[in-house]
Amino acid sequence: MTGKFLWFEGIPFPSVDYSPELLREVQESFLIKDEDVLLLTFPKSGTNWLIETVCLIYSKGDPKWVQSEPIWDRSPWVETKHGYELLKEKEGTRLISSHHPIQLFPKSFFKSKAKVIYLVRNPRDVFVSGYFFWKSAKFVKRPQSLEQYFEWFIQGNMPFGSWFDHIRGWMSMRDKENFLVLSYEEMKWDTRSTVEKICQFLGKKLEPEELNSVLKNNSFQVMKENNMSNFSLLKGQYLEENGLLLRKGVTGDWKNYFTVAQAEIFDKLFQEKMADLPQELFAWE
Ligand code: PPS
Repeated sequence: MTGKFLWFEGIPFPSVDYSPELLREVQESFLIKDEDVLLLTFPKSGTNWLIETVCLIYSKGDPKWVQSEPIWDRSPWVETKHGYELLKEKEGTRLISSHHPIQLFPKSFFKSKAKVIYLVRNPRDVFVSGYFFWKSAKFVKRPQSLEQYFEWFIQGNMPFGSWFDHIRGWMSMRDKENFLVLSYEEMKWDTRSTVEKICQFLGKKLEPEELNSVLKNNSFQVMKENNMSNFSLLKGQYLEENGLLLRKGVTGDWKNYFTVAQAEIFDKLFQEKMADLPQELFAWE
């Protein structure tokens, strides 16, 4: 297992389970169907929380599915070899996950009616979450210090490239009726309303007790104990023993790590890059 990136079209990708040939094939040939549900994020934005939530909505709050099948098989990553092979075989409604920037996404999507949920998170918390996760990962170039990772983040030299470009790219779709933008922060601060919003978008009706069960089983504590969702199955081959997907699960943790100088540099960059987007998209501390 090598600690390096695979570079494709100027973007660093994990070096395991990815290949240039596959990334090209996914973009050119993978067929997105109208009935597919796409769960899209920049890494460390709460992707697995969203996947768990949508799986629980589809199982009407019954935790059997999320407790018996690994999360990457329930909603496979289209850009990985494993996920791509699984998805080609799946029939009916497929849940599909992706961290891809818009320019590398399967072209067929842009002619489909597939529904997309795009989850955005305060990039400062994405930064902190990513630092601790990638440090323990065996399939990417690992950051050696917070300072180094700050430089990578600013330059976009990290898995899946620039956070700013990712958000800007996908936000161009935000007014389409098949595109729902959610934030990690709203999901954290009012999980019930966010789950209801997802249900409405997906056309799913839950009874009150089913909704309560979704909320119980997608909680941080329950997910952290669920070996099918907490990445413990990846320890050894892909993650160091101290590698954690569910680390803290809070908003605003960046305040414990940013220096005053880093916070100022970040604010300035954010203003420069995101000023022309509606600021209500970014409702965080
Ligand atoms: S990955 O590896 O890119 O797919 O990671 P991703 O799932 O996008 O993001 C991991 C962060 O999401 C947090 N998380 C949760 N927060 C609250 N509630 C629940 N149920 C939950 N599940 C995952 C997880 O803790 C990571 O954030 P940090 O800040 O590191 O704790």
